[in-house]
Amino acid sequence: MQDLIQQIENYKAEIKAFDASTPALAEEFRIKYLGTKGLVKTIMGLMKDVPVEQKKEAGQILNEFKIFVEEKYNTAKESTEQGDNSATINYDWSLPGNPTVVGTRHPLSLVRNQIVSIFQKLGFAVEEGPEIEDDWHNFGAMNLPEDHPARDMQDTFYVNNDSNGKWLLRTHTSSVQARVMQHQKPPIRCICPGRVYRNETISARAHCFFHQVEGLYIDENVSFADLKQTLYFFVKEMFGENVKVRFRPSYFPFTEPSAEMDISCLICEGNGCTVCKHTGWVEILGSGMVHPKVLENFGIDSTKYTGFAFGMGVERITQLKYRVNDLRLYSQNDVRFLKQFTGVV
Ligand code: 2NM
Repeated sequence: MQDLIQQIENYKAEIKAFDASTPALAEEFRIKYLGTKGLVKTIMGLMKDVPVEQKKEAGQILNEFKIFVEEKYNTAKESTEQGDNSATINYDWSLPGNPTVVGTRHPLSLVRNQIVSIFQKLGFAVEEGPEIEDDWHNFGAMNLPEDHPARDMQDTFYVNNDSNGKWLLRTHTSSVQARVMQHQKPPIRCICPGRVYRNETISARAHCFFHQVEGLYIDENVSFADLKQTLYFFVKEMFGENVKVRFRPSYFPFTEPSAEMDISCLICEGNGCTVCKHTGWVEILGSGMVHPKVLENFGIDSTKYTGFAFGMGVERITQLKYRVNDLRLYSQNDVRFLKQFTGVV
């Protein structure tokens, strides 16, 4: 019995001195002392040779020893798992940290945010909607007849048809305005930013997806003069006081009358360049008075209410504002392009 007690004291000293300060050493400790062929198991095996009258005392001693070993192992395991090896590694805490590369806002996000906040000043609310749409919200409700070329397979990405009809990737964010007119009553004043899709071959001037901001204002007595003043205000806020504006008559199925708006070319200041095709003017948006049929499609009384709507491409505005000359740059994620917008708000 005295022998056993002495032996265990020796082991305790050995165990205390064992360096278990790394995950590998802690594992080595576990195998050596607590494993299936480890010391604790071996010593427990000695119990069968202890005379019956000493079994109780010996059992207590051995059990205490086992707890002692397990505690050392648990402590070692915990501290190595937490990476707390500061006791053995002499770390220089005064070293500078690794630099963190901070990202930048995408130019299209910057410009979209600018456009949206200008219209928010005029009381327009931001509305969003799904990118996968049904034919009715994208085309039917917008007064685009079944045989309209915009519905053509060449322009529109159709997805599976089902019992609810044709499904497609929205070709404009008018589909969001359709949902607003469906669920809200006039007065309506909203702005709809979002990504739209068209089946185009990708080039410097065309892409299969791009971004739009469309606006809609419906109330009693909304006139074309309101449309013009709203868009004048937008242009001055966006491009500065000196920019010149002109309207040209145009055609859209969902507005009557319709107009496109040009601004004086910011690149050459009217002297003629490739961006304005030597005309001094660049087109920036389409607009018009909402077609009575579109209002009636949503049960809005077109004898009581009128409205104006407009739509612009975010890529186009960004091109003019930041002189980006190739649409593909927007989606190539080249940091040399993107980091040029650092600090722009
Ligand atoms: C444009 C041009 C002109 C437009 C019309 C509507 C709605 F929902 F009221 F019918 N939303 N957007 C519109 C009008 C869009 O984009 C070039």
